[in-house]
Amino acid sequence: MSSDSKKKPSDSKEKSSDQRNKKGFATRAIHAGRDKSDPHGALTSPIYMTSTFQFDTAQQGAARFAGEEGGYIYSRLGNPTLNELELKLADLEGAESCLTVASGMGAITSVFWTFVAPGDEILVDETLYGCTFAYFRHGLEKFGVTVRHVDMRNPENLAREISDKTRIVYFETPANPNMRIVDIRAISKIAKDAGAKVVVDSTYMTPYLQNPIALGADIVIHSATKYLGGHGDLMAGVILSSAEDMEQIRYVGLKDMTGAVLSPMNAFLISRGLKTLELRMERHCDNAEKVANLLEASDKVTKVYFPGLPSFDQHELARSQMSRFGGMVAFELTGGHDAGLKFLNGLKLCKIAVSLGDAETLVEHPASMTHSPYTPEEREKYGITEGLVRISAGLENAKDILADLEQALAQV
Ligand code: 4LM
Repeated sequence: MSSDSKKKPSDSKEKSSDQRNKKGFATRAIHAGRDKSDPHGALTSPIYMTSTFQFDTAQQGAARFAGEEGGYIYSRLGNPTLNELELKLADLEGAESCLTVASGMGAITSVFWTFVAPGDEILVDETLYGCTFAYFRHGLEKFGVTVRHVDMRNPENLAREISDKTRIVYFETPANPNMRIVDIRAISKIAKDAGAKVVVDSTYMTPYLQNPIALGADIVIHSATKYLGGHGDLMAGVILSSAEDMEQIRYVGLKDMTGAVLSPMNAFLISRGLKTLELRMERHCDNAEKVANLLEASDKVTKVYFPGLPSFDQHELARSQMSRFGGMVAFELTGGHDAGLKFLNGLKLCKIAVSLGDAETLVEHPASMTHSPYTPEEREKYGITEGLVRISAGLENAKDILADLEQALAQV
């Protein structure tokens, strides 16, 4: 699909004139949030590698702690390098406020420790990144929170299960690893009517391809370890929400509960990565489309999960909330589990690795790797099959990725 034919969220009739007058995504990814206070006129912002900040007087320190005066105190509460990145990301996602943290898991746990208490219930989708699933099962449940799984592909399932005990409705879309799509608008409406917060993990999409807050969600999470950083050299997480929610997430969830503070060095690297996010995502999307087409044409492959394929059962829903279909593809081989491992071992250019969103094409086997925290029975129930292989299409030339996949398929 050419970029001209893309249906971008910014073209939507629902957008206000304020949003229409906004600068383009790449321009904002480069310029938004820039701190102009540097006395030397450096083009690139300096990195504030400092844990604490000096006060001019004891009274000034007390005033900052009391919230009577602005200014930095200690880097667990805020840091100029992180602040610049947070302003940029809030602008890109269309959120009032942003908090950057040490990992995607740090983002998820900081949100839940802020808003749930023993006796509460949360409703979460069936298919989630393996460690998110493990946190709900082994973490939150241990502290008296009831976690119930709902197949959110059908909003009626949520309508049936939600109650006044439900604090949070949580899902990924597309879901890792089998690309299930959740209707953000429909789920958000049901959850809000019941007084629950909607938290969406939008890691697979980035703010370039999908903006859940504009569709009704309350909080958006990204693992910035993936596309936002984009170069496989850091761990980070992002939370986006209203200013009111963020006040609590920053000063309770992060400050007092998880302490999952992002390093200024990593914040700098993400700001650098974001300057090319649009370019990179276009290439990831192009390459993933070609990979999906190649796999669909192979007689060794029984099923391809890629929302951009017209054969994908939720293709129309995907089109309605994503501007392109992302860089992730999953598929099943005729030979199941053993064929999956054989395929991975046959790769020469593509790397056998978990994670996603890097320049290198990464291939993994969810059942034995990212989704091993699920029991085999849970995986079967939730559609994470033994033969599923996941590809994060990288930024290499498409012909080289395709040639590598073809030769590995020939060995299966
Ligand atoms: C992986 N994923 O799938 P940190 N949310 C989603 C994710 O895919 C991940 C996280 C959160 C993989 C890691 C090994 C949708 C991670 C967690 O890894 O804590 O930054 O993000 O391969």
